[in-house]
Amino acid sequence: MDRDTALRLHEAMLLTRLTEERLVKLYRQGQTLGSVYRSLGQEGVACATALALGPEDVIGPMIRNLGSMLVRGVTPLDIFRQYLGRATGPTGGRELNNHFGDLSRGIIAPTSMLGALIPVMAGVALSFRQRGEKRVAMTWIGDGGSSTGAFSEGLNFAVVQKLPLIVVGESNGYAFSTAPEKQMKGHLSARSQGAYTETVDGNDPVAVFEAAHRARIRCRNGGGPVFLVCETFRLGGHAEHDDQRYVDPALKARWAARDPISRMEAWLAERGWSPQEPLRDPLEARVAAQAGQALGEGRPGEG
Ligand SMILES: Cc1ncc(C[n+]2csc(CCOP(=O)(O)OP(=O)(O)O)c2C)c(N)n1
Ligand SMILES: [Mg+2]
Repeated sequence: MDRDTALRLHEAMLLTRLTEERLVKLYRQGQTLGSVYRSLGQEGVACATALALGPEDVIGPMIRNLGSMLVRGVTPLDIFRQYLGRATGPTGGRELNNHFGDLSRGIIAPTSMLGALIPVMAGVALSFRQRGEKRVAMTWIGDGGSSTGAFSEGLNFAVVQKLPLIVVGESNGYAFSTAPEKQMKGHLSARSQGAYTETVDGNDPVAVFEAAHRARIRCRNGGGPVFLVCETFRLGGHAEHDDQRYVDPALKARWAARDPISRMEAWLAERGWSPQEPLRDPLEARVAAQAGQALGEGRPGEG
């Protein structure tokens, strides 16, 4: 990974964290209309996988992939407008989280129905092949979502058809409050349907990027789909209304010590590649200003 890409990855993860932190504040102030779903501790998976794609590729994100959407050019302002139900938001106040697409940025809208995006994204990949276009489709699935029929059917179809599809498996410890061993036998990587599979440390953003980069090359060269399984941990609740009382605090502390942003910062520092200017404060100010702008705008039907 070159320095420029590494710095972009670091900034994307930080922007994701700061945007989600601001969303949590807005939630606690009673400003958001629904709950807040975040990717705390998993920002590296969302950002590094999306960053490994080209602008012509298409993503189908899920709820932990705000970072992937930011990488594709969605702004914190879009996100605040959406969570605050603003008329100016991407869905005009009709949806209350990251459930919106933007075809101009190569984003198919996330959906609540776990697994449902896998056959949709397999279809996107099929359309690329039918048109003779060298493009790749990417989507994400959790350990819980991998138990749906749609996941197996969609991935199986992509394998049989050798489609340019990357499915990122987020093995993050829980599905709501259910640990994997209570809902599946074996490891997520065993659910590949025969797709080429790689398992990486999901809290090592550089390793995730490099694996996603390899997966993209494989897809572009006609190697068929890749199941890229990232070992990570959901450090927050399923959403902000979930206090995670079912999680062993020692386990949580172990994963917190492997924070992807701190690890990226250490990796940059080792190479003498740390950002020249302080990044956090200006990014935080930008995020706060965009939240303030969305707060000042009305909901549908107001004013
Ligand atoms: C088909 C389907 N079944 C159940 C749900 C309810 N549901 C929403 S999120 C969730 C847990 C998802 O867990 P996982 O796939 O591991 O993703 P994570 O939240 O850990 O990122 C469940 C059961 C749903 N949205 N869709
Ligand atoms: Mg999970």
